[in-house]
Amino acid sequence: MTYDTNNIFARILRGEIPCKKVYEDDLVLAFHDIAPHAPVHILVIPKGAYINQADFGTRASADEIAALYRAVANIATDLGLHETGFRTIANTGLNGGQEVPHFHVHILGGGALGPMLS
Ligand code: DGP
Repeated sequence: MTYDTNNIFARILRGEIPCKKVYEDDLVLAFHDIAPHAPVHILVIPKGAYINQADFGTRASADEIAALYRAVANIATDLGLHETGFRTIANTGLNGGQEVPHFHVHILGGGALGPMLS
């Protein structure tokens, strides 16, 4: 499987499509999901071209991996989610329900989320 350079998140990274940014550094961008499934729904993405979590975990550098998961933790802290609790999800592939083929971690919070598998 090859990375689709025209997927929607690649286009957001190139500035071709706007997003509601919550965080950015050299390796990571985070923004609000366009169709939120919770009162707070953030997407955290690496700037590198990785298709999914398996691709990211296999090919990304230690710096890229650290930057992504530090960003997840810091964003959750900044939004006050650590106090109330939150959920992270990384859908992978067809059976995982992944729509956008650029690796991303969903942060969901801001209210009771219910059971995970329902
Ligand atoms: P997934 O199903 O895990 O691939 O999640 C993709 C998410 O991306 C989905 O929750 C909706 C969101 N999304 C799709 N297109 C856009 C967009 O153009 N902008 C933003 N901010 N989010 C988008």
